[in-house]
Amino acid sequence: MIETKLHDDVLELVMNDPPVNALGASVRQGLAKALAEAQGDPAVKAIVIRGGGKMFSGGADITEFGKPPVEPWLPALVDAIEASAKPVIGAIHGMALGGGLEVALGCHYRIADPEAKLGLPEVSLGILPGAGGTQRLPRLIGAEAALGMIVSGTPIPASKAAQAGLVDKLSESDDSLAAEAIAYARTLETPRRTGDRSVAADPAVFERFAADNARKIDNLDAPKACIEAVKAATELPLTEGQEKERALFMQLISGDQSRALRHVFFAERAAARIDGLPKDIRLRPIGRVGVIGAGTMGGGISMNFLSAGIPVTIVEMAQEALDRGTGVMRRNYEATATKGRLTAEQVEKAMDLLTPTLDFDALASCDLIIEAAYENMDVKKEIFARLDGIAKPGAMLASNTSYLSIDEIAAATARPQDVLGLHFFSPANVMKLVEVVRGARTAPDALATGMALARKIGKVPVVAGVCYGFIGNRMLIPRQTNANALLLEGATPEQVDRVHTAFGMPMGPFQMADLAGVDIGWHRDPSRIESLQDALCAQGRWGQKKQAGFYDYDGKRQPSPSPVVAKIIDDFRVKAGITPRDISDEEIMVRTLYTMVNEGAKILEEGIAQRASDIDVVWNYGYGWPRHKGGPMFWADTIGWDRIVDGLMRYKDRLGDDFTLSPLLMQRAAEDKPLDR
Ligand code: 3H9
Repeated sequence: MIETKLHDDVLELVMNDPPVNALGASVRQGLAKALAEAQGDPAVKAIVIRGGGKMFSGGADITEFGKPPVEPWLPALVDAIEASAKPVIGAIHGMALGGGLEVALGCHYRIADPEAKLGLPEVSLGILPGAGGTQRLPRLIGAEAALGMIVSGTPIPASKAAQAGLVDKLSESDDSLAAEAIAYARTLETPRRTGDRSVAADPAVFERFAADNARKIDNLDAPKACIEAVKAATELPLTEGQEKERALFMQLISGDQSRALRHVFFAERAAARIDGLPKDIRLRPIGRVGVIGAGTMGGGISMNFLSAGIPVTIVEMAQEALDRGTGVMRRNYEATATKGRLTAEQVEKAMDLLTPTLDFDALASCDLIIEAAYENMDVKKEIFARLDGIAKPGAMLASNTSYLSIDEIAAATARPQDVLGLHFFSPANVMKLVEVVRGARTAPDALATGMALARKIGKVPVVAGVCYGFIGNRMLIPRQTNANALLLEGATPEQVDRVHTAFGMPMGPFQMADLAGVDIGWHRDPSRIESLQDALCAQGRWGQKKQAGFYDYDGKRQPSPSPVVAKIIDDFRVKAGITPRDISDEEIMVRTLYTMVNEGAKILEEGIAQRASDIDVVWNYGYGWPRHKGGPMFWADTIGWDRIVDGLMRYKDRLGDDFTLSPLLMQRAAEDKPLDR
């Protein structure tokens, strides 16, 4: 794990534990041993620590969390590095994250490759840097700068780290880093310990920082603890500050938020794995992508590929629609450039890769063709039958359908093995989730290519089987059915939505309906009023785009309760002979959240999702489920399956005639066992 090389009087210690040089027990033991030996070796004048492979280190080994601790602990190792009587130099390339950066902070001097990134991302795992990072970083770069890095968790480039005083020297390149570090070590006579420094700050700095970030850190334990720990660095000597840091770390790591956030980290990586497929399966080469439809979805989908440098042919039926679609794409890019996140050249480079056309036959040159047309089975079948006669052999044919059967669509072609679903979420150039839908006859290499390509364009892909709505939208169905029923029984849109936002969702079911468009799926006959949705649509209340839906909008995105909607609901109650009753928040939770968990369990038992954690990934990246609650299935696990079953049984009579309890859910409740184990 630790390779040692003596270069005359400089000892080089190389951490070698692919893929990220996580600081697991054997790396820690190896470093501690080599360091101790070097202290007593008169031949060694200075020590260089660096990482082998693609990075310095990705930090503490997260898989060890929750297991019995193995010595030496990381904080003690970092202290030992700092205590070295001989100068220690950290030589950083790739990434130095979390415990990795803390090891570098224990070093007396730091040299970095200009391409390297340094950060303390612990906060995104619901913890704080627990190996002295909250105490040493402020001592090096000042309390305010340290707060920014630790509370955001965002890594900074080496150039910025050098300006801040976190890095002492930049190397010429990655290749020359090791040699330059050794040469640099020879120029250094004495250790220079960060722990010996002190850092001062006005206490008001911390209050101001907390107030400025209140919206982001509200409800979250870790960022608040990070602020407290950095404040301690300005008030206490190193060892006392470290004690404070340790106490906060122990509190956080045993809490539900950290457990949930660590679950999300591993869930996202597990989702990339396709069960039953060899890892080395040959992927299909994708040099050009075709997109059918230049509407909101088609345009957004195209932008993902253009941004990744993959040429796109986009096809529409009328010039006007094509021009409108490409105009929107350009404006979206330009808006990003205005925010400083793209340069004007990057915008042009992306748009240059786009070939807009009315000629369907132009799709013949594409290796993957994504249909993003109107959500109607007949339309889709016609398109796929036509594609069958145009696409080159082996080209992948994908539909962006949100609900429809990929198997039925595939049957319209003579090559069902090449057909799959690529379900992007709106806005498709922003939302990270892609459900990669595996049809009954989708070829393994087509599926694997879809997954790999989605990752290449920066998405988080999850495999889903064929069913109405796949994973995410299928779970929305019981939620929305119950939310609508609750309105008729006595709840208001505000009450239902408040329960969801208080839970941590970015918006509730009715705010979401207004954003997506209340008119989605509406039959478009204003005289036919059979549901609340029909009544709203008949009055032109189509959602935010009309400034009126379940809420009034008044030119702003901020929803306000609508007396018109209250009246529509009242009229419906009278018509249906329903006397409104008081509805508790608990009933709303059970009927709109527990029912989703029940649907998730069915999705799992039917094999539509490969694993429970995939369902959590879908909800995190597609619908904004609060990460610190892990995802619907993890959350159910946390509060207890028996509680979910009890709740559903209590309200069973109100859940509609179609409601059935998932057998898997009942079994888990009886066994008191997590879903994935
Ligand atoms: C910490 O340091 C606490 C200390 O302050 C205090 C302690 C007392 N541990 O992401 P990838 C695995 S907390 C264990 O696909 P990339 C990962 O699961 C830590 N395993 O690669 C995956 O496994 P698999 C603070 C880890 O190149 C494989 O490595 N550090 C760790 O796209 C490849 O990962 C962080 O929060 C780890 N620390 O991205 C950084 N890291 O192949 C967390 C990765 O079985 N890590 N694995 O699925 C990352 O952000 C990214 O992995 C990184 C590489 C950017 C490093």
